[in-house]
Amino acid sequence: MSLTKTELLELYKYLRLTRTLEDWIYTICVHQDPKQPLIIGKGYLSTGQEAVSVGAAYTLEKGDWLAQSHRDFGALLVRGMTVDELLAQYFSKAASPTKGRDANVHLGNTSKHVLGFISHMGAMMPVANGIAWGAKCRKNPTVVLAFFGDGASSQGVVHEAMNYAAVFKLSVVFICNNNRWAISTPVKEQFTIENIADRAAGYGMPGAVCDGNNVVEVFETVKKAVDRARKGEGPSLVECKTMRMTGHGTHDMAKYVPEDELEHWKKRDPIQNMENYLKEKKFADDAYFKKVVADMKKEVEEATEKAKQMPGPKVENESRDVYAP
Ligand SMILES: Cc1ncc(C[n+]2csc(CCOP(=O)(O)OP(=O)(O)O)c2C)c(N)n1
Ligand SMILES: [Mg+2]
Repeated sequence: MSLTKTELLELYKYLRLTRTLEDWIYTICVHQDPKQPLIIGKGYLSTGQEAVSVGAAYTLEKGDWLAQSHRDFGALLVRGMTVDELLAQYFSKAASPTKGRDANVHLGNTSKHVLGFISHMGAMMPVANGIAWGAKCRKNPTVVLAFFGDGASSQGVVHEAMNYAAVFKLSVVFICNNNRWAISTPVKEQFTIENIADRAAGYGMPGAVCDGNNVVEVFETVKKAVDRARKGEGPSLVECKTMRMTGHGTHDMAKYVPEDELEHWKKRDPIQNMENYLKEKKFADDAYFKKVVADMKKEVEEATEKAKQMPGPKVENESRDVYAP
């Protein structure tokens, strides 16, 4: 086990911060006055699957890059994006990463090596390849994490990107968050194989499956792939088995998801798992967890007040930054 006590506690804090922030975004979206919305558009949450993006992103080093998907706020926080920035983005403020021009999870921050998110699911993956190609040409040991979902796994571009990365030995680790649903389409209508990771053999790269609700297991599985990529040995595919515990977005009550499936996964909550693990190791107790929750709530409340006071985008700037930041 390569993680120290300090690192394990830090992972726990990232899980908690992601959950606290997203629970708050959910509350605003569902309860706000639709005539005077604080959040324009919907919320897209990673509730119940935070360990995938937190555990995977925790493997990265400073110069590495992240090609996130729409449920990866945990990864953005690990990469150093702040609650202030993420709430300013959700509130469409001029000081947000997209300067108030785009909504919710459609953001990036190149100074923190987070690519601007392309909403078309697997479309991030060739961009991740491009970053890795650039790094290879400059002989940089940069690694790129490219996230995609079980639904995105059916897109042609996903297969093309993985094949291309394997052929040219690019330093990309493809992370599939298999949360069993793509909007209302269950995985059984998406593919007939047991594991998406089994497809890795067809591209000629290693494939691994891990418990996406166990942040330590996600970290360790992805770390092996990242180390391999950094040595110049090429890409890997890691599939993290998890469950989408909310609707697709805050507008979706997900009535199509069977209750027993949710019940099954509720017992495997990644934060609960981590608390149990930290208690077993005697690294933390309930009082510690309570304090972390209180600290996170305070951080989110303070960021909310700050973001509320920020000005929105100015109409005269609307045509700026259309092609370049
Ligand atoms: C090309 C394209 N088709 C459809 C959509 C609409 N859409 C956004 S997310 C999504 C489902 C994605 O499912 P999955 O890949 O499993 O990710 P999850 O939402 O479960 O994290 C769809 C169909 C889109 N953004 N782009
Ligand atoms: Mg999915």
